Amino acid sequence: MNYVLATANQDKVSELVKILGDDIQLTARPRWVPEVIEDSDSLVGNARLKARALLGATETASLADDTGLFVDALGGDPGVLSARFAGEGASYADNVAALLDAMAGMENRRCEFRTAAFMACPCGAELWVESRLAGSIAGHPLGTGGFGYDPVFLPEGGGGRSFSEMTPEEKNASSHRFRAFSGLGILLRFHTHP
Ligand code: ITT
Repeated sequence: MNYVLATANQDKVSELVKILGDDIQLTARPRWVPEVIEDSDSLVGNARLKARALLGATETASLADDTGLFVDALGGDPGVLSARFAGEGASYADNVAALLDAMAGMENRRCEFRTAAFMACPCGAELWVESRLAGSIAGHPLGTGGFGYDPVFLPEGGGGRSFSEMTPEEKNASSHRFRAFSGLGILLRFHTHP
């Protein structure tokens, strides 16, 4: 089975190769395929937009994902807008700083990462899985690894460490993306696409 991935980020491609296994071949998004405007109000909606656009451009079965950090005390923010919580073009550090500011003095730090993983096939089939990983927001950044909100995300069962304090293997074996794509991998093995 061969799929094209909506991301051109080589680190994400390698991570997904490990999660999905050797019998599912993945190709990174060709550079000539333009990025999609992710303007849906749901993760599944955005993942669907990316997968359908890629399928239209390449006529190959396409995989896409979308992730958000949902914080209880902020009414679910930053949610689908996680990549630009501190504004358009914000860096990871800007977003982390904006999150810590928004949560200053708050006792309830509960949150979850959610990831939608989506497959669109030329035969018309669409398969998707949405997964969650519960955790809490640290009072300040901890550790140097990972990306995005990793320095302030303390996964449940992680012994109080942030994702940035874990090895990539440790994070990837328990992450929201791992859960979503291992679920999607099961569905892909049942789908016999042309
Ligand atoms: P692509 O569509 O090109 O994959 P994106 O920036 O939209 O890139 P995601 O949907 O995966 O990527 O994630 C949205 C934001 O959520 C991202 O910019 C990060 O700030 C954050 N994020 C996603 N996965 C994360 C992770 O594993 N650890 C920490 N933060 C993460």
